[in-house]
Amino acid sequence: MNIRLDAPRSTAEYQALDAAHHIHAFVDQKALNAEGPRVIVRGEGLALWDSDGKRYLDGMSGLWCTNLGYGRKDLAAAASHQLEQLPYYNLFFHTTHPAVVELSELLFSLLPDHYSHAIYTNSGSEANEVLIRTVRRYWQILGKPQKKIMIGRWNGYHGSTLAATALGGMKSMHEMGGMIPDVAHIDEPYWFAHEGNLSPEAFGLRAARQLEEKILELGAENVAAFVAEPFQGAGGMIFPPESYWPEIQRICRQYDVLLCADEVIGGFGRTGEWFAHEYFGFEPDTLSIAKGLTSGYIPMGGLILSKRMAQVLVEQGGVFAHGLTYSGHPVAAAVAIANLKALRDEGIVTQVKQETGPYLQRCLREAFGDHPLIGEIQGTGLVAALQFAEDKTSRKRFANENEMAWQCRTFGFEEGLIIRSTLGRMIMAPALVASHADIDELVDKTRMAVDRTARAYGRL
Ligand code: PXG
Repeated sequence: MNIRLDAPRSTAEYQALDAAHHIHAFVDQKALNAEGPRVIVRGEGLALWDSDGKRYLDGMSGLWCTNLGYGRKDLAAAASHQLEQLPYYNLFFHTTHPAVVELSELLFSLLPDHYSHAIYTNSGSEANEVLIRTVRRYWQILGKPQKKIMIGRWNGYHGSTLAATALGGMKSMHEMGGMIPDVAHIDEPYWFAHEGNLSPEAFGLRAARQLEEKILELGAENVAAFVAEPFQGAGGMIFPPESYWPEIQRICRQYDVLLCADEVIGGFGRTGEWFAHEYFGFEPDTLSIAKGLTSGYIPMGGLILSKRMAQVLVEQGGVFAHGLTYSGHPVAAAVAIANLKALRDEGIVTQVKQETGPYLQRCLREAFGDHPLIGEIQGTGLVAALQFAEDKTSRKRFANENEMAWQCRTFGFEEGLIIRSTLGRMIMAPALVASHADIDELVDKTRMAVDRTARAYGRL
């Protein structure tokens, strides 16, 4: 029996068929059809190969998700075994199965003691859809149904489904229409982009206090929750000043507003802690998870609830009118278990915290600390951003920073490196299994791409 795809085709053939039938994500499809997409055919560790045999170092873990890198046989074996044992069963109609039970046991052994229950989904967007429904249900049960406004942040990203788009703060996405009611936004804590003279700490407090102002404007009795990524991923890998999260937590507690962390990118070891909120030192009421939960080998996400919220939903809530056909899918759960065991038992998260994370951060600061194009280097663990700036001291940004960053990304691809650009920032998040040699290659190739950009724009 042939269990493989058809025999390999030429790049041109793949591109022609793709153009004929497929609408891609976040792209002008007509322009992409003219250019032809890269066809990625294989991965091993941090390396990817395209259909022309060119090798790339993947500096982005796919889309922030392949925390264990490519080619893990244990994850493939876990999926294969579960497919043979029980490929599907649902969790409706008073039923459960061993894979989802064991996943929950393992997950809550890794999470702080503050959390007790999960609602499983297939993606991060769905996790945030469920978040909105769950938070509103929570306040209904407590006799406060008017508490339903969700506050998110401009330039935050929470997914591409309807309510997740509304909750996020990507204006181009909002402009496509279909916004939902009872959602509000405050500014992002992006110190480098602020035009005044505040220190990072003072700016962080000011950014957090916008939440207080917004709650007072809307009426605390109407506000259900504040939702944010501990550090913004898709928005440019923006780390808030240290003063930010403690102040946000104070405000949420003072006004009885739930604090919801979107850990879809930050979770599962990226910062060197299991979850990014642990790195920033705050205690959210909910965590949205996906991506690194399965290292992206198979789709799975979820919403984690604090004991306090779960207690209300379980003990006082009656029927919770929500469910997805594939919630807690047994194959996804089996892969998640294998993934989490590897992250834990191979000491990968600890290694990011103690060794490879500090090494990447040190190398980036050595390579770019005095670079004429770079104004700021942010990051911790195995996530980092380089901010382009015309003048580092005054934080003056290039008028065409977006175009420069895109050019830098293109040079990166030419050098065999996958790195991402967002506005004027180059961002990277390599697999957590990155070795010193992988990190050296990542930094060297990034340096080549940034130098080529500096030369192209007459800055070197
Ligand atoms: N929350 C966060 C914080 C995310 O980063 C989602 C939710 C949605 O997850 P799903 O699984 O529904 O895609 C994400 C997704 C980028 C990029 O350009 C980032 C994401 C998705 C697509 C592109 O950095 N993150």
